[in-house]
Amino acid sequence: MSQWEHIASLVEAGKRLSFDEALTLWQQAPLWRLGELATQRKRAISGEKVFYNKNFHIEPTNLCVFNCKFCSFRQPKGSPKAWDMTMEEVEQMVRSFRGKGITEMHIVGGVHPEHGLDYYCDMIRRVKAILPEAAVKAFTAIELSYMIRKAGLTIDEGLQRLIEAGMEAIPGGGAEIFDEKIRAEICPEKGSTAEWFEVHAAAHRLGIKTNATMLYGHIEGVEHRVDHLIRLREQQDRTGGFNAFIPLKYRNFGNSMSAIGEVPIVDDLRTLAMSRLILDNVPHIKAYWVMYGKQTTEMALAFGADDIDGTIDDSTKIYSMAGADDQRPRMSVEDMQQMVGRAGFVAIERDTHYNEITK
Ligand code: V47
Repeated sequence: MSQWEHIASLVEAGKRLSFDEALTLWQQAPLWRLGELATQRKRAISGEKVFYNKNFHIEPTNLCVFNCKFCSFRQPKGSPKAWDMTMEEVEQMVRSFRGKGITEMHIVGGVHPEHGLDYYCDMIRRVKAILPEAAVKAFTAIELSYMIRKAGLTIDEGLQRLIEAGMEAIPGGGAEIFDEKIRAEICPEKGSTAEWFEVHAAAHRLGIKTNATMLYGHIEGVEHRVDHLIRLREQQDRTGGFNAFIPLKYRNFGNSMSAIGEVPIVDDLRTLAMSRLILDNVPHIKAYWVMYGKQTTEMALAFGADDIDGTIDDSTKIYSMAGADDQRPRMSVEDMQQMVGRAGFVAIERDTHYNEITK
């Protein structure tokens, strides 16, 4: 029996992967076997279900105090591609989603040089007043850390204020890659790995569930991906508040790392499967269809993903600006049901907290 076959049999017996075992499996196992193992694990956790939600994003600005090398979204003030919505424009956008059965508003943007914690608490109150039935999942840990420190509060105090305003969950962005050396290369100005974990740990202590991401396919190696996933698994053992993990493939259009190119789809599928296998304590693995495109997302369902995100309705620009196929991303419930059905699973509508929505 080869080394990878031995490790695969340990996985089937339910053993937790060590760093070295995960690296060997990732590098040596054939794609079909990773798909098989990840699907077995996915079935044990979520059966035949694949989740989606009815959501939209609010990206109030793409002005940002940080200048991450992989980012195509951030634009300098005065650029024709920069925007900075007024509060009235944010409210108007939310009003346009009334009556559509939306259960989640996902708010993230650039780290605005002027706005602070009070401004964002006010934004949450206003959007909730318009769509009280929709949960607010808001701000990356990097945005949160910046606005809370600027207000002179501890992370716990700042999060409390946002929770009082109506924040119910925190998205996974800003994690990038936890390895400090690689992080310093691709986003030297950005909040640190320690800061990202500090915010998520505090949120979990306060009873707020969060997501986690990993930006892969740039200058990192597979060992950095394994390290990233194991750091998340350790945090989850301590605090248990991660709902979903979302691997984010580096898209190379229009940013200063464009020359790197993009990794092949097979790498996306291996990354999804290994995420499912390493993160044995995180309930959901999300294949974010806006970032992969619809065809890769459909295949992702054979590699351990049990969530495809939501309807979106042309409300996010992060990936269209970075070169995603869909320049105006939207998916109907019927499209999502058909996609999940073609992959052999059953589509289930969920809310932000993964409660199933039954009509
Ligand atoms: O942190 C930015 C990534 C993230 C690029 O929690 C890029 O449900 C690839 O976190 N190529 C923000 N990725 C998006 C995000 C997210 C998306 C969907 C769902 C959830 C969730 C979270 O986007 C950033 C960064 O890692 N990103 N630029 C790029 N060129």
